[in-house]
Amino acid sequence: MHGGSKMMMMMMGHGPGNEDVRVHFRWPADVWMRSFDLKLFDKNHNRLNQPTTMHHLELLNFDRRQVLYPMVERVCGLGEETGSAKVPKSVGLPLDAGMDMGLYVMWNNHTDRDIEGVTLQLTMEYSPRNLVPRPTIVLPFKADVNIHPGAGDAFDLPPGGGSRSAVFTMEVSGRLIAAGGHLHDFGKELRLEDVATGKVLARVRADRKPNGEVTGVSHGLYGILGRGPHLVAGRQYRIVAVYEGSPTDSIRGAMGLMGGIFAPDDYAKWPKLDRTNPDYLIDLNPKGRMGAVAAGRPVIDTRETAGEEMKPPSHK
Ligand SMILES: [Cu+2]
Repeated sequence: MHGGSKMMMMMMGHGPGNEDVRVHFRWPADVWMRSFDLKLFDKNHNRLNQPTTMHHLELLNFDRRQVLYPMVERVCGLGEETGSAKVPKSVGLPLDAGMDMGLYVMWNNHTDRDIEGVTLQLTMEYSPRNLVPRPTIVLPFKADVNIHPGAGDAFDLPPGGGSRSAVFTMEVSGRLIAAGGHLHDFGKELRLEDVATGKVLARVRADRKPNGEVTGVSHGLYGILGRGPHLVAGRQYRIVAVYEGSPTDSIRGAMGLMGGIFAPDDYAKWPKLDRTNPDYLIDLNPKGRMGAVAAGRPVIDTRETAGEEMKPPSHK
């Protein structure tokens, strides 16, 4: 196993609707997904430096919702600092032939020149569905302290910092077998707590420079084989993001997301997708901050346009 702890960097996006490229396709086979690896190439097939070229990429599964939110599942997400992840054969993320998927890419060219003809190569390893013994089902986990689908999840804090938290109720029981997070500059830590007891179930800390710049967030792999905090259906949990800034300046545009890998006790009890839920529909037809241009964007009919590359949105 290499980089397994990075798998929890899944789903660290900044909310739907801000992407430059959107590709829509059908997943081809029944598999247990076990890894992903992204490489970028220039028009001559030379490797491009990912952090200087791409801000983030997300693979969306329109046929399954997130564990906490009615929004579309983020199968994997890769940011400027995350390129690949892999989990052992004993676990797998179930993907079915025909699943309706989308790939969103947000470019962020840090160089001072245009880069033409960029190719993106996303490689995913998988086990066959009939693998024996059957892997433990794992799915992405994401908890956001300030979730506002389609409108961005950022928030401001007063001079000195403070915390922002949100309470959620689990709909399905299971174990959080790995956790990581996403914080902006001046971020200090993210915690997952049991509301009734106050007990801290998971904690990830920011790697900070003395000036408060966040260079990364620690992550923990609690155990692929049955350890890690057990979250119980019907019970309330709190996600907390803590920020510590300078005593004189407000903190603008903070974020707090815990991402991880969740193994449901019974996958049959996974919350059912509601295709009419407005938060689900945002990924199909993003609006929010781009409301002014939304009307001019292609309306995606998930049954008709599979495999078709959509035009980049015209915003910027
Ligand atoms: Cu962010």
